[in-house]
Amino acid sequence: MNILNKFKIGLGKSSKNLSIGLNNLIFKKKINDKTLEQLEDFLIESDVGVEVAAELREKFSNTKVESKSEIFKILTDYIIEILKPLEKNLNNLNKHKPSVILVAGVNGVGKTTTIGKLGKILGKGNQKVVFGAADTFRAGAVSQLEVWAKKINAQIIKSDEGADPASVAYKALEYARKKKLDYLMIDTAGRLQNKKNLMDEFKKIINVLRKIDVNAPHETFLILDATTGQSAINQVEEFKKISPITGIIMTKLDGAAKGGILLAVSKKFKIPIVALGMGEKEDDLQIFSARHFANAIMTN
Ligand SMILES: Nc1nc2c(ncn2[C@@H]2O[C@H](COP(=O)(O)OP(=O)(O)OP(=O)(O)O)[C@@H](O)[C@H]2O)c(=O)[nH]1
Ligand SMILES: [Mg+2]
Repeated sequence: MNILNKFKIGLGKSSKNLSIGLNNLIFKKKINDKTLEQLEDFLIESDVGVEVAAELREKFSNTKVESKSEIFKILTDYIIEILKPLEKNLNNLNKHKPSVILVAGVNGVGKTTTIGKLGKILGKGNQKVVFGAADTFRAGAVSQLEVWAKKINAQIIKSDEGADPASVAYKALEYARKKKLDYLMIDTAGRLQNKKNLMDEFKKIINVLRKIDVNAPHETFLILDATTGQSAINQVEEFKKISPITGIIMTKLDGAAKGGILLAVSKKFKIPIVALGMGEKEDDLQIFSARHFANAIMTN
C-alpha cells in the first residue's frame, strides 16, 4: 500500500469530517455570501481556529469562488502553504550519539504508544534504540513500555514504580552513552498529583539530563491528541513554558478527530510536525508530509 493510500485510510474519519462536510455544505448550491458564512462556521467547527477560518473566507471572497472544486483547491493550497515549511527533517535527528528525545504530553494522548511506533521507524537500518521508562507514576506504565520495547526490539532502562523519574532518565542516558546507542527516547508521565507537579517533574528530568550532556534533550516532542480539539493549544502553551518543543506528533487522526486542529496549532506556534498517529498498532505512524496530509483530508 502506498503512503498516500495509508494516509487516506488513516485519516478516513477526519477526511469525512472535512471534505464530506464541505461536500454536503456546498452540494449543488450556488456559492454566495451565505454559503461562505456557513463555510467559515463549518471550518471553525472543524477545529481550524478562528484565524484560519477568517483567512480562508477572505481568500474565497477575493477569488470570487464559484464552484466546489475552486474551494477545494484553495483549501488544499492553503493547507500546504501553512504546513509544508513545518515538515520536520528527520535526517538531522541522529547527529548525536545518543540523540536524546524527550516525549511530553498530558495523560492519555498517546506518548507511550508513539514512542513504540516512532522507535520502530528510528530503529530501521540497524540504529540502536533504548527507551527510558520515566513514567514511574502510573501503575502499568513501565510494563506498557516494556511490551513496546520487546515488540520493536528496543532496549529499556527502568526502575520501580514510584521511583524518581529524573533518576531513571539519568540512568538511561548514562547507559545509552556507555553503549554508544543511537537514540534514547524518554517516556514521561502524563498525570501527576496536579499540573504543577507534572511540569516540575518535567523540568527536573531536563535538568538532570543536562548534567550529563548540556545539549540534552536534543529533541522534545510534544504529543497532542487530535480528538481533544482546541485544548491542544493550551497544552502547547504550557509545555513550551518549560522547554522549547522541537516537534509535534498528533495522534488519533484515525478516530473521530477533525484534522483541523493541526492547522490551528501550526498557524499559532509554527512548530515542526514530526508524524501523525493513525491507529494503535506498530505501523500506524506516518512521518509527516504536508502534501499527503492535504490530499488525504481534502479527498472528495
Ligand atoms: N486510535 C488511536 N489510538 C491511539 C493512537 N495513539 C495512541 N492511542 C491509544 O490511546 C490510548 C492511550 O495511549 P498511551 O500511549 O497509553 O498514552 P499516554 O500518553 O502514554 O498515556 P499516559 O501514560 O497515561 O499519560 C491507548 O489506548 C492507545 O492505544 C492513535 O494514533 N490512534
Ligand atoms: Mg504513557
